[in-house]
Amino acid sequence: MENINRVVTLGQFIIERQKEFPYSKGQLSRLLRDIGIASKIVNREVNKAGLVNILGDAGATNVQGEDVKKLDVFANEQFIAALNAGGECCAVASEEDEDIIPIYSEISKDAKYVVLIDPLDGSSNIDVNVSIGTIFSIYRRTSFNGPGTLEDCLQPGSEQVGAGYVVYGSSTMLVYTTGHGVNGFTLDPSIGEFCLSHPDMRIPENGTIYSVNEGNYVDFPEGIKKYIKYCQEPDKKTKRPYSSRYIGSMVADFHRNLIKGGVFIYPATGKAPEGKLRLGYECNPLSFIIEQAGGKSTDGFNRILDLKPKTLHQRTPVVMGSKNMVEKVEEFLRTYSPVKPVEYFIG
Ligand code: AHM
Ligand code: MG
Repeated sequence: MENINRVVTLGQFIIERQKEFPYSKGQLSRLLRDIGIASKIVNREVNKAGLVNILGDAGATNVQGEDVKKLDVFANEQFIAALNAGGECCAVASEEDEDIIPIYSEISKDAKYVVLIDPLDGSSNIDVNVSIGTIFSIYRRTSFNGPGTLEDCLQPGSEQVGAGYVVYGSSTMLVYTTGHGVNGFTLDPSIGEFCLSHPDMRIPENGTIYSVNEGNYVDFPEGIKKYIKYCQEPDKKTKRPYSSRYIGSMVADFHRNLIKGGVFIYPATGKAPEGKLRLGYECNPLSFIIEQAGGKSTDGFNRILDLKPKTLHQRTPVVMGSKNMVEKVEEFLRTYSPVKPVEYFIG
């Protein structure tokens, strides 16, 4: 008899899904496993964040005589250490580090992958007990041997072979894709395992939530201003007015919109003409996931995954979420702010 209560852990799920890659030798699976383990260590520290006054501030020495690190520094070190020790990764690019971190050792000499990571996103929310996250993106290297190179890390998002995020929230979840749909796992703290809780996640085509930092309103392109007003106008057919929800942690805003339907916007502003969010660490991985879940992600004009990165820490405006909502934003931008950021568009 089938056991309907069978718990599927992240580790089991990754191994079962390996069949989807007929020539795979399990390296990508091991890489995902390494990221999953590091995220559990980070989760443990995130859960202690409120104890900072007891354990000691960053930069101080705590009662155990250990140096207390800022959480984002700690998270960065943990992920890099896990990828270093795992042997499947030949370079890491992190939002925390200016340059890539090439990896080359006896165990990683055949490593095929590079990882781009934002180890702890939404850092302004750490001190106030609001959800924060980790975002990661995996590419096959394009160089042939030796340590990974900058070029390996500057591929367009369409070349990703895997991407995911961890949201450290009221519960901790890891959500990832390898291009065959999106699956979500909730950490069961009693057994210390991520367990499959959200199989085959799909974002509704329409939603009633818009997420944007309206504090920057006066600095927004006319098309975005007009779209925000559109969201606020009553209209029965489209269920307007929509709700405004903005946490200020991209992962948390994204996760809610993925489940409920909605649109997340971080536009170009007068002060930040390229937008604020990073193409490689934030926008590409979340765009891969949203597309795999049936949604859409653009910079307002071009598909994010088609942008060709020029620099490691490049920023881009972003509009992502429910397909029909994103298309509505694009329509407003085309009509009222037809300035196309095309210079880094492929082809
Ligand atoms: P960070 O990488 O410094 O944490 O910044 C990224 C965060 C995102 O999580 C969030 O969507 C955005 O910055 C919020 O920015 P703002 O405060 O300008 O609305
Ligand atoms: Mg970030």
